[in-house]
Amino acid sequence: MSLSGTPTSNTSVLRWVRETAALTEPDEVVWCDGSQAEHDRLTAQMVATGTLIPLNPERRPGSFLARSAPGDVARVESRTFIASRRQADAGPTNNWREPEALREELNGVFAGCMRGRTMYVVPFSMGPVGGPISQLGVQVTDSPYVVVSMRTMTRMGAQALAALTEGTPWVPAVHSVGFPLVDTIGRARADVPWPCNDLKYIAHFPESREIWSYGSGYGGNALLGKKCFALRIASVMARDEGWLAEHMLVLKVTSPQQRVFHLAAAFPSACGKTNLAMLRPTLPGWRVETIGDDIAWMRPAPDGTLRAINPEAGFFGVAPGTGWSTNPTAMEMLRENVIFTNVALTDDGDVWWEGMTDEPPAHLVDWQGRDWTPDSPGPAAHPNARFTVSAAQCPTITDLDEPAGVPIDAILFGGRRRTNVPLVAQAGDWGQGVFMGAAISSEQTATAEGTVGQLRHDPFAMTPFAGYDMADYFAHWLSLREEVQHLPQVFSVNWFRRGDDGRFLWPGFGENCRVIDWICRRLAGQAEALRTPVGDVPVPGALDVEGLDVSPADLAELFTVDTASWLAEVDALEEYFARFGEKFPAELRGHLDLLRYRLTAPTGGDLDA
Ligand code: GTP
Ligand code: SPV
Ligand code: MN
Repeated sequence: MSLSGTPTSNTSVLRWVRETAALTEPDEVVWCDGSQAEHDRLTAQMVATGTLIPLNPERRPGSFLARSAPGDVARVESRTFIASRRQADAGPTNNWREPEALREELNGVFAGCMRGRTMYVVPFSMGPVGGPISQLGVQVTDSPYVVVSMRTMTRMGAQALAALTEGTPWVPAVHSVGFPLVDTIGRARADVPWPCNDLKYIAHFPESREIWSYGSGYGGNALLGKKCFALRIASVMARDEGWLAEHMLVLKVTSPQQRVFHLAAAFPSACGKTNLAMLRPTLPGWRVETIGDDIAWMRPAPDGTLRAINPEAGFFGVAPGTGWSTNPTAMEMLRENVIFTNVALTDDGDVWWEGMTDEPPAHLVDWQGRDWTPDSPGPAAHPNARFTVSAAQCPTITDLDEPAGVPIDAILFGGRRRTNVPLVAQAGDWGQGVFMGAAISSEQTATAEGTVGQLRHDPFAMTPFAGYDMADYFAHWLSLREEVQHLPQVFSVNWFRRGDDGRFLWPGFGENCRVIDWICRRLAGQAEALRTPVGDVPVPGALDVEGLDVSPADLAELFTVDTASWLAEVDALEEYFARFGEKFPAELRGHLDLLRYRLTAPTGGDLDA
């Protein structure tokens, strides 16, 4: 491969591109500049090969539908590896591999894997290019779908490459769909619309800060700036350097009194981050603006605050459940220039998914290209169908290009819980707040393998994304108390509690602003709370439910702390935390004991009573 005419003289980048090309043997190497012309060329090429279906330009201008292979629809946690030198550094929640052994295995798998294809070199920045919290990366990939998606999801192209001056740190990320078009003895085979491989590796080398991804073209498996870099590798950088890389949305709230608050919230995958980030308040006078919907990088700032940026530049959001009644902001954002993956196609060349409208169309083509009617057995869109769209198109986007980030006033932890967890509760202090994060459980969604609906522990919504031992991660969170003078207040929330009859007790979506209103009034010292064993909840009347159709019985149930079922939860947590052994912080163990004590003590455990 000739490197003459390459748009960079960075020797480490050039050497790595040369070595990767020598290993993977592409026909051609193309350096991406992130331009509109490049985007147009690649989308036209993908339309020609059948990877993209252009949507009706009158209904959905500039937009495309991609259908993945039916076995490549979500993250693959069972094939996600953390190859730290010591197994203990990966911890009990990660799949650990010995780095040298994994490297050898990957060398075998990647050898010749791009034969007959083009290798694209994709320079990108997570966060505004050159910003103090931002980081640079270079992904090589043999998937044009990944190239155009990276252009939407990150600051991709010439500007990022220009910032990669000699000696500037950057994260190398190698990606291949694992479907070479020419075999070892030179025989060619035809391409398919969604090439991938049954064998998959999503591999991370935290010490050398490298990513190797093989066999999948989908989402977090393939857009390596997202989960692999901005969470798994960045969480290790954050541990080492005293900051946080989190699975969190970031939003700006303005109260009717024009007071501004910034909130960050960690919910597991498909548990409402995009919805909350784009919330359209039903209470008059409140305004919510969007900073991020999936990832937050937060650093202790010189002014004593914890400052957050959204390192992404686009949204890769869950389509099903997004509709004019649940998320009108997202619906407006999706009017044009969107790549939809695994949604259904309407007869007039538009898209549809479950939850977009109350009534499904009479006929659709489903996510696998089959005819579909409302009588068909499965859903028309895959439950993890997604849209890829530039954040600039979000009508409520703000401060995305603010390199120093926004000061975080409150952190929310939540999950999908049909029982136990109250609508909202505030932690008494940072330690109890960290305990709330560590204690998150949530019902499994379609975003990774596993049984949908099954309750699983997911501390900080980070179990699939922490690049190191979560016991060390908990300790790191506790240690922030020493670094941040104005610590955010911590709350737990749950929009998903259900009655005995299975219906949601809380209307959710835009009405969640009522919870935000109480939280902001707490931050301002203007709302009263009642101590419970699981945190401080609104005193009766403090949550604004005016005009809301929720019965007093349902409202009471939303805050019920049932002793027996909470004691069972404490036992389950104790067993789960035991997996972390000696490294599990004693302070969190103390919070678990305190919770058990408060649940059983005659005074309700209120030590002040
Ligand atoms: P990832 O992108 O996978 O990390 O997830 P996310 O947390 O951004 O998920 P998203 O906001 O897209 O969640 C989508 C699902 O949550 C859809 O099924 C929504 O209908 C549902 N959802 C979001 N907010 C609410 C709510 O307030 N109440 C109820 N009942 N469902 C909600
Ligand atoms: C998630 O699963 O949390 C996502 C989607 O945000 S993906 O980027 O595919 O991981
Ligand atoms: Mn996510």
